[in-house]
Amino acid sequence: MARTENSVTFLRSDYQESAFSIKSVKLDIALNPAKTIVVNRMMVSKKLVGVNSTLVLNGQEQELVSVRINDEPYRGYELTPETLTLHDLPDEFELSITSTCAPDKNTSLMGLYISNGNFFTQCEAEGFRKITYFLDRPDVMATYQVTLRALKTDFPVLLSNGNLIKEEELGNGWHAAVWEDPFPKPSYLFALVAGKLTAIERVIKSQSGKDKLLQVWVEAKDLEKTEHAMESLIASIRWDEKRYGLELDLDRFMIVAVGDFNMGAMENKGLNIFNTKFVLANPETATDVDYANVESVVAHEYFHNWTGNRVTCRDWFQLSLKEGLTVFRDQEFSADQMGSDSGKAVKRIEDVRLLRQVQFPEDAGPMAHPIRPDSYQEINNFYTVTVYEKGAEIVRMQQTLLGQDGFRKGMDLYFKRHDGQAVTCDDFVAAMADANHKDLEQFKRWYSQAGTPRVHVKESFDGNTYQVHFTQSCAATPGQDKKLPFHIPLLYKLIGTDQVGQENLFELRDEKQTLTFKGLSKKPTLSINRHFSAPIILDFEQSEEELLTLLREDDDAFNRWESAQKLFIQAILNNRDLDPALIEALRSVLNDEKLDAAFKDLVFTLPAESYLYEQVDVIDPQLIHQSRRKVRSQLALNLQGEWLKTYQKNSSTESYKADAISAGKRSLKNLSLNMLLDSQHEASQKLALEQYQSANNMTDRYGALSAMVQNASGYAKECLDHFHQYFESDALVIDKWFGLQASRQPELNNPSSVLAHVIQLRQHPDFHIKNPNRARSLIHAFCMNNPGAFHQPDGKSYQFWAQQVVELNEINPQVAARLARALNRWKQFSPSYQNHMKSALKFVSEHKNLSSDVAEVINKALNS
Ligand code: B3K
Ligand code: ZN
Repeated sequence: MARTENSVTFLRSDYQESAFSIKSVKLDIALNPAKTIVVNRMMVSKKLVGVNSTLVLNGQEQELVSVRINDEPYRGYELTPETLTLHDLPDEFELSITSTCAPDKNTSLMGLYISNGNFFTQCEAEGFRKITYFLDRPDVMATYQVTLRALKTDFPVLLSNGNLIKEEELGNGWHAAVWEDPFPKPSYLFALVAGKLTAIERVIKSQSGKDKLLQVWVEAKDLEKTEHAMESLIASIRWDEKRYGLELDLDRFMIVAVGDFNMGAMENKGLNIFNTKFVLANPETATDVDYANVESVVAHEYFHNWTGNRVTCRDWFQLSLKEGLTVFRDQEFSADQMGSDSGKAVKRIEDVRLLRQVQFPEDAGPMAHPIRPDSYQEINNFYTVTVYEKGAEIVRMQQTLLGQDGFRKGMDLYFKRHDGQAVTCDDFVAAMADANHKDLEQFKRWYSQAGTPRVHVKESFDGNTYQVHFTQSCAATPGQDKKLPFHIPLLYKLIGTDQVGQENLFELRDEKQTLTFKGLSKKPTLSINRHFSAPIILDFEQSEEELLTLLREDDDAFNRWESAQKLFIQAILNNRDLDPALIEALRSVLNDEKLDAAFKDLVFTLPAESYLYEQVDVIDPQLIHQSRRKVRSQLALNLQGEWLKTYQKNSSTESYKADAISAGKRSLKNLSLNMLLDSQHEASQKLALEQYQSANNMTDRYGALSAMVQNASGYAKECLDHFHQYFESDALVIDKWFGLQASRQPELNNPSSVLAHVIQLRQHPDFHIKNPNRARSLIHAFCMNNPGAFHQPDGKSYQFWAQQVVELNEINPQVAARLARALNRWKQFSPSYQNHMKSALKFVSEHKNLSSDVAEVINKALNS
């Protein structure tokens, strides 16, 4: 631990086992919004008997009432705002602590808080210390018995982890419920929920024939939106049984939806708490994307029951042990739900797009960190795309190196060795290596080195011998100037050669390596890093002709898509018109009957601006924005006839089905509508209005609305008004209404109109800054997902951003710290933008009372 003036840095190398263990916890919680009373009785023991150690418990934002040891009052403690220290302790004792907290004042949404009149908790990473004094660290695992007491009229439902043991009436209108979780768990997995809720239920038999009660708890008005979450849960349970032989271990598994939540969802043992956004879905109010997100988040949290809960992290530096692995598992699950091979490729492409759009910039910026960080100031800042999504890629590479069966052997050994333990990333890799007798020592550098490796590829051919020369490197990242070579699995295939190629695996380990093929009569086209087998930047100049060959012929759908992306990038960055040959190849893609609609849609989705920023030394955001829009308009105009045909072909009057094939058709249809509007096709305005009015599902209604708003259609305003009025009472749909307007592309003759509109919406009666979904739908959407509108040369948006960060900092540091990242890459921008960005960053850094969350992000950006 290192302290500077106003921050504390925690180091991975400082890890020390706790001198005490806590075997069991009995919590008695009398729930009252203004003053909740918590009595916490713990069985504590010293690990080294007879040694005189002090016990330092974590605790924040509580009023301490009393401390007792073995039922005797104990006064020899010291109390600070963050700790409770006890001295001269026996080897084994019962420690009983009574304290109070004020859930109705809690706007950080960590610990115990109120949302729409109901109680909820969020403990990961360090929220349990706001509920009671404890050794709040993941390697202290205890069994929990929880008694919840509350006024029955206001809080008829009382839930906690594990199994319901007892319910009783208490007089004065109060009632109680006792819950017991038989599995020892770290405090971050504790949860309680109390309030007016109702559930749908299903009983299923697990693989070994045991009955399991599944419940999805929501507010009564939302009950008809729970079916999809329940189906997703059952599908996840089946998938984990089949793919990994892992069963649900509790008799009861509950999902609860809450409207105020900092992130997506939380895997508390047996009592997963979800942002409503990732539970509630019906055809009228949720899009296909929402449906897919519900499915994958339900799966993700369920899979944590084994990867995270049964085997947990020794310390928070190991976060990717559970998060990278669980993201990998949910990605594989979602891919399997897609059915076809090209459906799987669609999922892969979507995952890679996210990685490149958000993780690559993070890995190149001031917050860059290895998937297993070495230090942090605020752990909440490390729930990042690097730990999650890059972490998943690093697990995926192990599967690529070991094969799916080898990977399964590794997983089996991991659970055999570590079930019930709190372990490290090294333990995971050791299980993979030992189960397969594979040396993964060099591979472990993926855990310790930050930055995206760059692999330069150069070919040579002499009429007979074909060679591919690889050179790998990795740019410096904060605290890591020099990097050692990575162990990089590259899947490849030679295309268009007389020796019809197989897909092979090449393991690049050295800084420079060469692959040689003899006896070829003509130079093949190389398809490399197939399926995106490694999360690298590939520096490989292939001719336009070769890229077109790959676009037409590659049997790896990922690389087919990738070749079109490369051609788009060249056109955008060089501000060049699209080559007619490319337009013809794309026309064939659009007309190809064999290709999935979802795949076609992705082929025409241009690289995100944030990814394009990574391709240049100095970012001129407006140049990139305009050039990207020009390429899009060329696609719209040159293929106008196809767009109309495609629109008609993919329209359907059937009732809504959420499966991947139907969803793909809808997305391609909506893309076509956008293209028709962009190209100002005469029929397009009416087509959009008709689709908006007659849609029987949200994907089509929102698709039409979005196309109208993005293309400044004359009908946009009236449809937006209608949309707001029609869905007024549905918070998640109103989030979409805000989000769409905040993401609107700027009008070319009035580029600052989006900011003006966002400032206006900020005053709208439905805008509630304390609700994270609503704050994100307007503020984060504008500052982080609308670069063309946000990055204006007058710098006004940056001032707006700074004010919002400062305001959110007081309310909810985690939501503020996310927003604070919007200017992380400021040093890459051209000087006129940089100056404005720097002033805005300084404005935030000089604000007093900055939370450690926001301070860490802003200071790292300013010092980069
Ligand atoms: N484990 C939680 C994330 C908790 C974030 C705390 N700031 C959700 C998930 O990854 O499943
Ligand atoms: Zn997770």
